[in-house]
Amino acid sequence: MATTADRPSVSAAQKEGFERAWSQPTGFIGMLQTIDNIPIAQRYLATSFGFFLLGGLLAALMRIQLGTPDNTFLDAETYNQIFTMHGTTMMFLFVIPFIEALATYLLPLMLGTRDLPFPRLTALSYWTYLFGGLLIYSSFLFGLAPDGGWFAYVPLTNKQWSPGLNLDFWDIALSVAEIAAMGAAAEIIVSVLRTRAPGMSINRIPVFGWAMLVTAFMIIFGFTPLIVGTAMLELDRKGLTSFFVPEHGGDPLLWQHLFWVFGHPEVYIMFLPAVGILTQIVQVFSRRPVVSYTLVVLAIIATGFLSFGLWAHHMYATGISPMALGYFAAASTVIAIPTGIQVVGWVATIWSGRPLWRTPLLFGVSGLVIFVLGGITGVMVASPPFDLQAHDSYFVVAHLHYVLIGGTVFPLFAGLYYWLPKITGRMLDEQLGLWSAVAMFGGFNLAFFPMHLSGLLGMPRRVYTYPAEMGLDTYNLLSSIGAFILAGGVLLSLFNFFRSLRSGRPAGDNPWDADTLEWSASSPPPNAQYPRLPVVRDRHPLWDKHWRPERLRPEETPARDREAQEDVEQMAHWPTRWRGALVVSVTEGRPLAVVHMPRRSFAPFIMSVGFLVLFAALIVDHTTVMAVGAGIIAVALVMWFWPQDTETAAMEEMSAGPHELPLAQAGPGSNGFWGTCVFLLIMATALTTIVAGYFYLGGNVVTHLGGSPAEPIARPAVALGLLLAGGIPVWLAVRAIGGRRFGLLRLGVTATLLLGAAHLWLLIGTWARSGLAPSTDGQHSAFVGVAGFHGVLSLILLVMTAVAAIWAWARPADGRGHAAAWNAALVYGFAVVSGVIVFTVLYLVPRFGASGT
Ligand code: HEM
Ligand SMILES: [Cu+2]
Repeated sequence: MATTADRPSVSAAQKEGFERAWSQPTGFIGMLQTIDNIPIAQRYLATSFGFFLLGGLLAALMRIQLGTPDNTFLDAETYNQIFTMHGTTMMFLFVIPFIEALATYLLPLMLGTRDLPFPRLTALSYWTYLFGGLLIYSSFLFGLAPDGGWFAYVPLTNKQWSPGLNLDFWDIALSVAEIAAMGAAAEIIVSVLRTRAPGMSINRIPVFGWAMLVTAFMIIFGFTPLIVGTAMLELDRKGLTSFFVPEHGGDPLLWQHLFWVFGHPEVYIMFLPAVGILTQIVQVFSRRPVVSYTLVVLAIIATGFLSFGLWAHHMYATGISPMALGYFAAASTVIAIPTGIQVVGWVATIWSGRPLWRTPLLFGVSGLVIFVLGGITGVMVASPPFDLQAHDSYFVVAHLHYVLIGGTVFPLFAGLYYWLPKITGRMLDEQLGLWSAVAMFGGFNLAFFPMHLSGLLGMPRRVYTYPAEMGLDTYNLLSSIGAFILAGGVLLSLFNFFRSLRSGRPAGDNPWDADTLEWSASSPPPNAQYPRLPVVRDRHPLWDKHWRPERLRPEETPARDREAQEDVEQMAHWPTRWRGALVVSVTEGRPLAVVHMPRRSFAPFIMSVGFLVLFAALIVDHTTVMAVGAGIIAVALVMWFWPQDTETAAMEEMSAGPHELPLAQAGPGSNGFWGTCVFLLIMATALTTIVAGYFYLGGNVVTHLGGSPAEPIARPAVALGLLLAGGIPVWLAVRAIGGRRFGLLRLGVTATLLLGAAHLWLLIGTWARSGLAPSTDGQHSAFVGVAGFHGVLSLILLVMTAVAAIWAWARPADGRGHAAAWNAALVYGFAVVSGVIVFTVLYLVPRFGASGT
């Protein structure tokens, strides 16, 4: 039995090897190779804060323009670009990336592991986000910044009414940034579910971890429809389809549905992380656990679910049916309940604790006050009769800023004041922080409260000026003054930050006497984060010394923890030739396996350069450059999946000696398997979105085509048969891995590859000859959407199966090949589901369904 008392001591050589394995590449070239979560998160935080300042700068320009009536500081077109880019920047380039940056930094530390599960994806997300942001901002250089508002409603934004490239920048560059967000979401999900400290069972995960988990799922369910929608919009703009063109049987309202299925949850995607941050802070500064962990966590989950059922409250003015109106109004009111539970929980915690009014709590509570006011106006606009009056007025601008700034910006500042000492190793100045909070709170209310009134007096949003005789002058002047005071507050905090870097008091490990694991590491934390992994025995591990000192005595350790302790001891300063981390069971947090983590790689950087080139070329329709971009991406993919030396070392070491825990490379124990599952979740969401769009546009294309009923169905039916048949060999192949029957593995994977290819070949042939005319027919566009999805999915699947086949023939015993086979099998399973759905939707429903018009 290994306990703290008789720890096997680790030799100096081993320590050195371990540090070397976790050291970061240095220099400029090294910077492009780094994939460690801490340096990447620091860049992520700085970049997204930079975008916050840019968005704020645009807001300042707007407030200068609107401060006085009939002002000519900005002309109408410039104003359009500026408000669009302000909203777009704040929503897409600041809040979401900033939250993900914080999670990228904190989750491994807080959960007690050494890095995020997919370090190269961390780097890919960052570079892709950076390039996406730069791409969209480059539009200002050409005077072509997006100008259709942050929700880009068609028909205003289709080619006819927005002929310039402005909206193409918006569509395409934003998609790049969204891809980054999805990557980060996948990291967060697998990290919270699988890579925690031993003993951190599911009911001991810090609330911030829960909040990020739910947020990450929401990003996947919310961003996917948006990416699908923007892709449709861009195809329309290129004249290839007519999803949203009414003259061709498309429907502009479909865009609004797709946008708000994303847009409303987006508000909670921004708010839930704040719930996590606030809960941590309220606990620490009230010196007690939050009143009802369970209720707060359940409320987070409930909010996540509910938020997807309310999107149409942004569409009351579009003439949706009274039934729908009633439903969405009720649902929009109901979501106030879980939010209310959280707020009451915090207030009760502060009330019954011994609150220390330090800057993090101060920012948190100021945000809460603002957020609650925004919630009240939210309940007001959830009521259709009121909304119809306030719609598209400054009342709504006031409401949305109360919610977003109170619910997100203040809590993020609270989080910065709380965690920056961990990140930089230096304390921020409390006095400056206090003044910043006061200026931000006062300035905010002065800026936005009068907007309620100017809105009710009839000031519409998105106007670049207003005439003097409307009686709006005073309110607008106050708003502008307030905005500058708010900006002053933000700059004060920025100054505080830079000052702390130079002359801040050293923070020490745990300056706030906080409860969660990240405060047990040094400030700033070492590269490997935990050379000796922690074992967790309750929800507030660092408070054991106050409450349960007996727990720190080794002889008190329960048997299950003792086992975990042994696993952890084995991994102390180990491995040394490669990077290793632990994966645990989802519910109990029991150690299951060791995983190999990549060390450094150019592939993520190169791949995002490829994205940048490809997408920039898409904006201007330059085919050669597109091909170059695609080529770069292909090179990066090969680099990414090329066998790594360190993984070979891991395989050698783990197969040589006796080890308690296996090396998980393939199958349900490995991170790759879980990552593939998240990918399939994204694909399933996309498929659902596209099929919903198909039916929204009327469905039933086959009769539309006027073909003979039998002709188009026969070939797709055979194709589906081939697809189904291909599922059997791949299933057998994966089962053969365990028994090391590699002949079967080879044959299975190869058979599946051939069957899958034949299936796709048949389908493409059918579609090519079907006479579809998507560019002039909205319903044909819908057909192409569904069919195209299945085609792309099948293509990805074929590539994956081909890789698995290459491994199976070249190195059948290699774990990396087994991972390839497992992942291909998973995707195959989903392709079968997709194939059945697509066949039913496109070919069976029109024949046998009720809708026979
Ligand atoms: C820092 C102080 C801020 C000021 C002074 C400010 C000011 C404004 C103003 C005046 C508008 C209305 C423009 C119009 O309708 O003509 C606006 C719109 C908007 N703001 Fe802010 N804002 C600030 C911060 C934020 C933040 C932090 C967020 C998000 C987290 C945000 C998100 C938005 C959005 C989404 C719109 C709608 C844009 C559109 O209509 O397309 N703002 N802001
Ligand atoms: Cu909403």
